[in-house]
Amino acid sequence: MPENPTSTRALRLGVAGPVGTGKSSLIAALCRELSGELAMAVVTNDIYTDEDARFLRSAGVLDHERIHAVQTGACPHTAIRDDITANLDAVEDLEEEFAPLDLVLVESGGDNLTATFSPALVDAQVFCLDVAGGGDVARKGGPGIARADMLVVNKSDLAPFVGVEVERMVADAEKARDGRPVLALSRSDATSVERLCSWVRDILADHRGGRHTPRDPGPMAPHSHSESERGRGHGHAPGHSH
Ligand SMILES: Nc1nc2c(ncn2[C@@H]2O[C@H](COP(=O)(O)OP(=O)(O)OP(=O)(O)O)[C@@H](O)[C@H]2O)c(=O)[nH]1
Ligand SMILES: [Mg+2]
Repeated sequence: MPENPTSTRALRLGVAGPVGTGKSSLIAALCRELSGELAMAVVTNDIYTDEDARFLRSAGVLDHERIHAVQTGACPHTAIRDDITANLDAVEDLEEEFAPLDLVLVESGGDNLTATFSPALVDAQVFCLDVAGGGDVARKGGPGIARADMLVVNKSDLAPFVGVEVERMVADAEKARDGRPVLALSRSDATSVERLCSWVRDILADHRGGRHTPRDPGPMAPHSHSESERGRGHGHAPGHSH
């Protein structure tokens, strides 16, 4: 089998999903569990701040210098999909500075259901929903839900408090995903965190072995923005429809 040309560098793993679904917490959990066995670094994307990077640094799960913040200044999908330059620079800087790295995690800014990473930026991507967003979200579809390499249904510990049946939400998601994996996760459920770690180890092994091909979950549906949004500096090129 031909060797995948990207297999000698770190696996670049993106984490996207709506605002507040637990992306930073998921990344903190991965760093806590895997940084003993893998050489890791993290790139965070925030629109206006470096809040996520500061959260991860304060979690004490990785050396501070291994966490870079990209301040996108525009809606998240612009920086993870349309013009990936700032993110790619941050990833490559970390890979050079801390060579050889095994795994670079890239957190997207929180967005809606439509933002996915360009396969030119990450090799694989996790899309993160949470039970508090409602049990029906998994049925609503979109490129991340349908085709990300892994769909996480996060904060499963909260399900009883928000009237969501996790098994049902996972089954709905599986139906929408054509057999691609779905994982119910809670940072307070060690078994679920270990399942996520195993999945990352498997993808990393496939990446190294040239068996993993980065796939594009697909673009968001075309849409336009109102004049007032454009006036506020919503950063897209003219004629751009995402
Ligand atoms: N109960 C529970 N709360 C969680 C879990 N994971 C994260 N949270 C909480 O959910 C909130 C949002 O978590 P973050 O990790 O900051 O979410 P995020 O997706 O990175 O947020 P943005 O980057 O702002 O989009 C915080 O209050 C976390 O403490 C979980 O497994 N269970
Ligand atoms: Mg975050």
